[in-house]
Amino acid sequence: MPDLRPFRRVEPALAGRIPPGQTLTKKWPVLTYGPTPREDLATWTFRCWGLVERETSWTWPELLALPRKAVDCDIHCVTHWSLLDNHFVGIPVQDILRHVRPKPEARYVLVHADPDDYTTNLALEDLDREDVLLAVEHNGQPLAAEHGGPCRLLVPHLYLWKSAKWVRGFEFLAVNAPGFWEENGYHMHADPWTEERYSDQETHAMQQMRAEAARALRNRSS
Ligand SMILES: Nc1nc2c(c(=O)[nH]1)N[C@H]1C(S)=C(S)[C@@H](COP(=O)(O)O)O[C@H]1N2
Ligand SMILES: [Mo]
Repeated sequence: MPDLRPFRRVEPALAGRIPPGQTLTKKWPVLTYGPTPREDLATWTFRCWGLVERETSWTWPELLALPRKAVDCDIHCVTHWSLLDNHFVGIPVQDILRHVRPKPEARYVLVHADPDDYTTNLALEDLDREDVLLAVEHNGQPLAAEHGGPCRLLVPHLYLWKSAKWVRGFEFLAVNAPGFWEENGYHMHADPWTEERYSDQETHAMQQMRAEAARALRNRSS
């Protein structure tokens, strides 16, 4: 079917970059549940634990000593804004994964972040991608505190709530346990191109799995 609307909101050249239901923003909005934490970099660590061969904890200087790379990407928020042409620099998450070596049964990761242990869940295959970073710079500047500085996860192919600000660790799990927004009505996967916004859009199987995983997680030893 041809699009019969009299005009388009965006130039055709950009249309393929804007997922359905999104509109462009020029300024990067700040969306945080709770206050912006003040990180103490003297005690800060990034920790990987759970189903990995090599549990590891990096201090801030240790993390900064790791090789970095740049990722140019668009970001999409479930609140309907998209910000194009971002330039992020950070530590490739694939390097972290190579170091900690997830066990074969590790298929999901619960991402932990400040403040108050904000969590979000991802399939390991959504983390294990070249464009996923522990981001420390945006557009040539250190990442601003309100956007997750000093360090946030960046998962550009999913809605931005999966990109935990003030990230502090990855917990490797065999089950897909819902994180904070996923417990509060948001989708387990969050692909902006198919508008996976809300949990009531999940398949029945996924909803059953999330309930079982949430129970399993509450009973885990940590
Ligand atoms: N630690 C933490 N990370 C977070 C959040 C949060 O409240 N705490 N909010 C999420 C949500 S809902 C969104 S939309 C994005 C917003 O990122 P921004 O404020 O940099 O635009 O961060 C995500 N990461
Ligand atoms: Mo959000």
